[in-house]
Amino acid sequence: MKLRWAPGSPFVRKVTVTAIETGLDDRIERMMTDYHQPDSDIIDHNPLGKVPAMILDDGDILVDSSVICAYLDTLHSRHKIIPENPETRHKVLSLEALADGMTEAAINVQRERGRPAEEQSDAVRDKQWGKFERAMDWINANPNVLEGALNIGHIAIATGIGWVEFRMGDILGDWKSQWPTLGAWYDQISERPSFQATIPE
Ligand SMILES: N[C@@H](CCC(=O)N[C@@H](CS)C(=O)NCC(=O)O)C(=O)O
Repeated sequence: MKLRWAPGSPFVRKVTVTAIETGLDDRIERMMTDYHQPDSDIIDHNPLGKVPAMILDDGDILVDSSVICAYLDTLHSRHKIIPENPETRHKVLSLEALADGMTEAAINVQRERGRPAEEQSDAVRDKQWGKFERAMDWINANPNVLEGALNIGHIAIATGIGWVEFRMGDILGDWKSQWPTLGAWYDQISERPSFQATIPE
Protein backbone atom coordinates (compact mmCIF):
# COMPACT_ATOMS: atom_id res chain seq x y z
CA MET A 1 0.00 0.00 0.00
CA LYS A 2 1.09 3.56 -0.69
CA LEU A 3 0.67 6.59 1.55
CA ARG A 4 0.34 10.08 0.13
CA TRP A 5 2.05 12.11 2.78
CA ALA A 6 3.61 15.49 3.51
CA PRO A 7 6.17 16.37 6.17
CA GLY A 8 4.84 18.12 9.27
CA SER A 9 1.21 17.04 8.83
CA PRO A 10 -0.29 15.97 12.17
CA PHE A 11 -2.75 13.69 10.39
CA VAL A 12 0.03 11.93 8.48
CA ARG A 13 1.93 11.54 11.76
CA LYS A 14 -1.19 10.00 13.30
CA VAL A 15 -1.21 7.37 10.52
CA THR A 16 2.54 6.74 10.82
CA VAL A 17 2.40 6.31 14.61
CA THR A 18 -0.50 3.90 14.11
CA ALA A 19 1.46 2.00 11.44
CA ILE A 20 4.47 1.68 13.74
CA GLU A 21 2.40 0.66 16.76
CA THR A 22 0.59 -2.01 14.75
CA GLY A 23 3.76 -3.37 13.13
CA LEU A 24 2.70 -2.38 9.61
CA ASP A 25 5.05 0.47 8.84
CA ASP A 26 7.36 -1.61 6.62
CA ARG A 27 4.43 -2.48 4.36
CA ILE A 28 3.76 1.17 3.48
CA GLU A 29 5.43 2.87 0.54
CA ARG A 30 5.59 6.68 0.86
CA MET A 31 4.62 9.11 -1.90
CA MET A 32 5.69 12.63 -0.97
CA THR A 33 3.01 15.20 -1.75
CA ASP A 34 3.21 18.97 -2.07
CA TYR A 35 -0.45 19.76 -1.59
CA HIS A 36 0.25 23.50 -1.61
CA GLN A 37 0.93 23.42 -5.35
CA PRO A 38 -2.20 24.35 -7.36
CA ASP A 39 -1.44 21.55 -9.84
CA SER A 40 -0.59 18.95 -7.15
CA ASP A 41 -1.51 15.44 -8.29
CA ILE A 42 -2.95 14.67 -4.84
CA ILE A 43 -6.36 15.33 -6.39
CA ASP A 44 -5.88 12.19 -8.49
CA HIS A 45 -6.15 10.26 -5.23
CA ASN A 46 -8.15 12.61 -3.02
CA PRO A 47 -10.56 15.09 -4.65
CA LEU A 48 -10.36 17.10 -1.41
CA GLY A 49 -6.68 17.76 -2.08
CA LYS A 50 -5.66 16.62 1.40
CA VAL A 51 -3.10 14.27 2.90
CA PRO A 52 -3.08 11.61 4.14
CA ALA A 53 -4.59 9.39 1.48
CA MET A 54 -3.82 5.72 1.03
CA ILE A 55 -3.75 3.71 -2.19
CA LEU A 56 -4.40 0.05 -1.49
CA ASP A 57 -2.80 -2.79 -3.44
CA ASP A 58 -6.02 -3.40 -5.36
CA GLY A 59 -6.18 0.29 -6.37
CA ASP A 60 -8.86 1.29 -3.88
CA ILE A 61 -8.24 4.66 -2.23
CA LEU A 62 -8.85 5.62 1.38
CA VAL A 63 -9.07 9.25 2.43
CA ASP A 64 -8.93 10.74 5.95
CA SER A 65 -6.56 9.67 8.72
CA SER A 66 -9.39 8.12 10.77
CA VAL A 67 -10.41 5.81 7.96
CA ILE A 68 -6.80 4.89 7.16
CA CYS A 69 -6.03 4.12 10.83
CA ALA A 70 -9.19 2.03 11.15
CA TYR A 71 -8.18 0.11 8.02
CA LEU A 72 -4.66 -0.51 9.34
CA ASP A 73 -6.16 -1.80 12.58
CA THR A 74 -7.89 -4.59 10.62
CA LEU A 75 -4.58 -5.85 9.20
CA HIS A 76 -2.76 -7.01 12.32
CA SER A 77 -3.21 -9.28 15.31
CA ARG A 78 -1.45 -7.14 17.93
CA HIS A 79 -3.29 -5.01 20.48
CA LYS A 80 -6.09 -3.15 18.62
CA ILE A 81 -5.87 0.63 18.77
CA ILE A 82 -9.63 0.81 18.17
CA PRO A 83 -11.15 -1.40 20.87
CA GLU A 84 -13.47 -4.14 19.65
CA ASN A 85 -15.50 -4.05 22.87
CA PRO A 86 -18.60 -1.99 21.94
CA GLU A 87 -18.66 -0.32 25.37
CA THR A 88 -15.30 1.34 24.94
CA ARG A 89 -15.18 1.53 21.14
CA HIS A 90 -17.51 4.50 20.71
CA LYS A 91 -15.80 6.41 23.52
CA VAL A 92 -12.41 5.98 21.88
CA LEU A 93 -13.76 6.98 18.46
CA SER A 94 -15.39 10.06 20.00
CA LEU A 95 -12.10 10.99 21.68
CA GLU A 96 -10.37 10.66 18.31
CA ALA A 97 -12.96 12.95 16.71
CA LEU A 98 -12.50 15.50 19.51
CA ALA A 99 -8.74 15.43 19.07
CA ASP A 100 -8.95 15.74 15.28
CA GLY A 101 -11.38 18.66 15.62
CA MET A 102 -9.06 20.35 18.09
CA THR A 103 -6.16 19.96 15.68
CA GLU A 104 -8.20 21.27 12.76
CA ALA A 105 -9.20 24.32 14.84
CA ALA A 106 -5.54 25.05 15.56
CA ILE A 107 -4.71 24.64 11.85
CA ASN A 108 -7.44 27.18 11.08
CA VAL A 109 -5.80 29.65 13.46
CA GLN A 110 -2.45 29.09 11.78
CA ARG A 111 -4.02 29.55 8.34
CA GLU A 112 -5.60 32.81 9.49
CA ARG A 113 -2.23 34.01 10.79
CA GLY A 114 -0.73 33.28 7.38
CA ARG A 115 -3.05 35.71 5.59
CA PRO A 116 -2.00 39.29 4.84
CA ALA A 117 -2.18 41.30 8.09
CA GLU A 118 -4.96 43.60 6.83
CA GLU A 119 -7.15 40.60 5.92
CA GLN A 120 -6.77 38.73 9.19
CA SER A 121 -9.80 38.47 11.46
CA ASP A 122 -9.43 38.46 15.25
CA ALA A 123 -12.94 37.03 15.46
CA VAL A 124 -12.06 34.02 13.29
CA ARG A 125 -8.82 33.43 15.17
CA ASP A 126 -10.44 33.71 18.61
CA LYS A 127 -13.33 31.45 17.67
CA GLN A 128 -11.00 28.72 16.39
CA TRP A 129 -8.53 29.03 19.26
CA GLY A 130 -11.47 28.82 21.67
CA LYS A 131 -12.32 25.40 20.22
CA PHE A 132 -8.73 24.27 20.74
CA GLU A 133 -8.63 25.53 24.33
CA ARG A 134 -12.00 24.08 25.29
CA ALA A 135 -10.97 20.66 23.97
CA MET A 136 -7.72 20.84 25.95
CA ASP A 137 -9.73 21.91 29.04
CA TRP A 138 -12.07 18.97 28.61
CA ILE A 139 -9.34 16.37 28.21
CA ASN A 140 -7.40 17.79 31.16
CA ALA A 141 -10.57 17.67 33.31
CA ASN A 142 -11.41 14.10 32.25
CA PRO A 143 -8.09 12.30 32.65
CA ASN A 144 -9.80 8.90 32.72
CA VAL A 145 -9.86 9.10 28.91
CA LEU A 146 -6.06 9.10 28.93
CA GLU A 147 -5.86 5.89 30.95
CA GLY A 148 -5.51 2.33 29.73
CA ALA A 149 -3.80 0.78 26.75
CA LEU A 150 -2.84 2.98 23.83
CA ASN A 151 -5.76 3.78 21.55
CA ILE A 152 -6.43 5.93 18.48
CA GLY A 153 -7.82 8.73 20.67
CA HIS A 154 -4.50 8.92 22.51
CA ILE A 155 -2.56 8.94 19.25
CA ALA A 156 -4.76 11.71 17.81
CA ILE A 157 -4.42 13.89 20.92
CA ALA A 158 -0.65 13.58 21.13
CA THR A 159 0.04 14.04 17.41
CA GLY A 160 -2.29 17.07 17.39
CA ILE A 161 -0.60 18.71 20.37
CA GLY A 162 2.78 17.85 18.86
CA TRP A 163 1.90 19.81 15.74
CA VAL A 164 0.63 22.82 17.71
CA GLU A 165 3.84 22.84 19.76
CA PHE A 166 5.88 22.60 16.55
CA ARG A 167 4.10 25.31 14.56
CA MET A 168 2.38 27.53 17.11
CA GLY A 169 4.59 27.44 20.18
CA ASP A 170 4.41 31.25 20.41
CA ILE A 171 0.64 31.11 21.04
CA LEU A 172 0.64 27.87 22.99
CA GLY A 173 3.22 29.10 25.48
CA ASP A 174 3.67 27.21 28.75
CA TRP A 175 0.71 24.93 28.08
CA LYS A 176 1.77 22.23 30.54
CA SER A 177 1.14 24.69 33.41
CA GLN A 178 -2.32 25.48 32.06
CA TRP A 179 -3.19 21.79 31.50
CA PRO A 180 -0.86 19.92 33.90
CA THR A 181 -2.51 16.49 33.86
CA LEU A 182 -2.54 16.45 30.09
CA GLY A 183 1.02 17.79 30.04
CA ALA A 184 2.34 14.98 32.25
CA TRP A 185 0.54 12.38 30.13
CA TYR A 186 1.92 13.94 26.94
CA ASP A 187 5.49 13.76 28.24
CA GLN A 188 4.99 10.06 28.91
CA ILE A 189 3.39 9.12 25.60
CA SER A 190 6.01 11.13 23.72
CA GLU A 191 8.65 8.70 24.96
CA ARG A 192 7.19 5.83 22.96
CA PRO A 193 9.45 4.85 20.05
CA SER A 194 6.61 5.50 17.58
CA PHE A 195 6.45 9.14 18.71
CA GLN A 196 10.21 9.53 18.97
CA ALA A 197 10.59 8.28 15.39
CA THR A 198 8.08 10.81 14.05
CA ILE A 199 8.95 14.10 15.79
CA PRO A 200 8.00 16.88 13.34
CA GLU A 201 10.94 18.82 11.94
N1 LIG B 1 -9.72 15.13 8.41
C1 LIG B 1 -8.54 14.97 7.61
C2 LIG B 1 -7.71 16.25 7.64
C3 LIG B 1 -6.53 16.20 6.69
C4 LIG B 1 -5.89 17.56 6.52
O1 LIG B 1 -6.48 18.61 6.84
N2 LIG B 1 -4.69 17.58 5.96
C5 LIG B 1 -4.00 18.81 5.67
C6 LIG B 1 -2.51 18.68 5.98
S1 LIG B 1 -2.26 18.62 7.72
C7 LIG B 1 -4.13 19.10 4.19
O2 LIG B 1 -3.90 18.24 3.39
N3 LIG B 1 -4.51 20.35 3.85
C8 LIG B 1 -4.63 20.76 2.49
C9 LIG B 1 -5.92 21.46 2.24
O3 LIG B 1 -6.74 21.56 3.17
O4 LIG B 1 -6.13 21.86 1.10
C10 LIG B 1 -7.74 13.76 8.10
O5 LIG B 1 -7.89 13.39 9.27
O6 LIG B 1 -6.99 13.17 7.31
